[in-house]
Amino acid sequence: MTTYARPNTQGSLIDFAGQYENFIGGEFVPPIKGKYGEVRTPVTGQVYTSVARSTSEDVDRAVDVAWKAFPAWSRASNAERAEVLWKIAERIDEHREEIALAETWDNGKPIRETLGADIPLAADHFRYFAAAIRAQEQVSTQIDHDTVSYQFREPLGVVAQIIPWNFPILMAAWKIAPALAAGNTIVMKPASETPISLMILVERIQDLLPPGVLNIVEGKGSEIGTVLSRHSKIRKLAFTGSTEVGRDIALDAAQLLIPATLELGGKSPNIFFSDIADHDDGFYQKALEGFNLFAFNKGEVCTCPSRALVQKSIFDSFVPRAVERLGTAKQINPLDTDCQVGPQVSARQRDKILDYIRIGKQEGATVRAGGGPGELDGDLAGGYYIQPTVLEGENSMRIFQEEIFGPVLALTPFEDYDDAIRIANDTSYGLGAGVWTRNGNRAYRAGRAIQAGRVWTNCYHMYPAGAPFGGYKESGIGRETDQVILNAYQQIKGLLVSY
Ligand code: TAP
Repeated sequence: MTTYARPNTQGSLIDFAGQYENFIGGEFVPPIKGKYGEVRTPVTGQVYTSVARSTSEDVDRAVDVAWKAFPAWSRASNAERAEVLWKIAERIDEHREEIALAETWDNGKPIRETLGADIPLAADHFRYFAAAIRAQEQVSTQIDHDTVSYQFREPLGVVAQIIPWNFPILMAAWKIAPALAAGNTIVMKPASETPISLMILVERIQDLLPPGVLNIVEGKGSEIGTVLSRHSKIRKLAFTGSTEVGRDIALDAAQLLIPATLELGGKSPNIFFSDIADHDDGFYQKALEGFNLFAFNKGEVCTCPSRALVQKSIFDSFVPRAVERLGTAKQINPLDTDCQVGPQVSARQRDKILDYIRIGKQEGATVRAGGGPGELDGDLAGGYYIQPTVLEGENSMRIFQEEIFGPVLALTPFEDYDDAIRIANDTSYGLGAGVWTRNGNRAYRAGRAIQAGRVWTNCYHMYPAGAPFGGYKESGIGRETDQVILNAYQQIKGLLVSY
């Protein structure tokens, strides 16, 4: 076990500045109107720095600078751009611990997750898209003996990217890597709950990027998010966040007649078929772990397996064992490598989750585990902790239908295969799903029948580059984390030449 020293204290890997600016044109610049907002760490609830609170003038400035950088960046060869991405990956690896610590302090996610997943996955995304752009083929077709049709893939221009607070670094990597690989320049707005960790990353990579290629504007969604998403000089919108804001972004894109990729909310089912209990072996133990993965990243995951569907015949044996195991999940200082469940990102988010727990109880759900705020001592008592909670009820309840975005599991039994698929698909969302079974045929059929963009079988929460990720239904439009996303950052120029 290692406990990382808290930032701004002796021996820490990181000493935060008192104030963070915007990153525009390759340098850190103060917001034009000089406004700043406080930033709190969810670990203790205390203010630890402040950040630019930008206005429309800052957005205009970033967009203009990004357009100035576009001609040179878009004309660089794929090999040259790939080299920059590759070096960014190396730099992230080099500063892995520092960036992980910043991410944990900014967001509250346990250091074991930031060190073991978020930061290495972010680096790998840059490597993957460096390789993908090198491998992308340009097409030419012979029309007749003397005529050839050439298809060129061209970047779109300046793209706007708006990201959420639940995976600040990884969401930035998912968006920056393909957009830059394809030759676009970027204006990105991080979430105002988690504005700092990306700035730490940018500090580390700024010398690798030509000025203006990547610009970060800090501020509130309601103040500058809308300015960015309605900006007449933007050529594409990429958004991850709530379905509600996603709808507005789609309308803005329609108004501007530009493409938008949207990665939105979810209410993912995690289905446990009875054959998992045929033997009490390693597979069964893995399924018990799989049940509890709703608490990963304190449930603040768009694909959180927030509905557990357990076959009736094993319900009374499987659920108590899984819940007992959940009781051993450590909710301690997230800077401790043993911590498994960190604090929620904000007091607002914590209160929203506690409200949902109350709603579940009022609707008649039975509390099988947790059900209240986390109990931590000292200055951690000021953090936004919630006990991992299991509520048993029916799929028609609000706790089964609405995205809670916390460590709260809605649990219900099912009769047979058809019943499981019916309940799984009885949602307006379609982002992720889990299927646990020893039967390959059943796994395949369920995987095809569930209306979700990603179905994990006998595993969950794997997000490798090279596997497409995105939503069905109200969970979004488009697929990221795979080379198919390059199409969303490119347009095709056809050149028909008669020789
Ligand atoms: P959103 O409001 O959707 O925020 C996501 C991003 O959009 C943030 O950068 C936000 O900025 C910005 N934004 C907000 N309103 C905007 C607008 N009108 N125009 C343009 N940009 C805007 O999500 P949230 O408030 O952070 O969380 C609300 C709920 O969304 C959560 O409880 C959860 O259910 C869901 N959520 C889903 C995901 C994923 S990955 N699907 C991720 C995060 C949240 P500010 O941070 O400054 O508001």
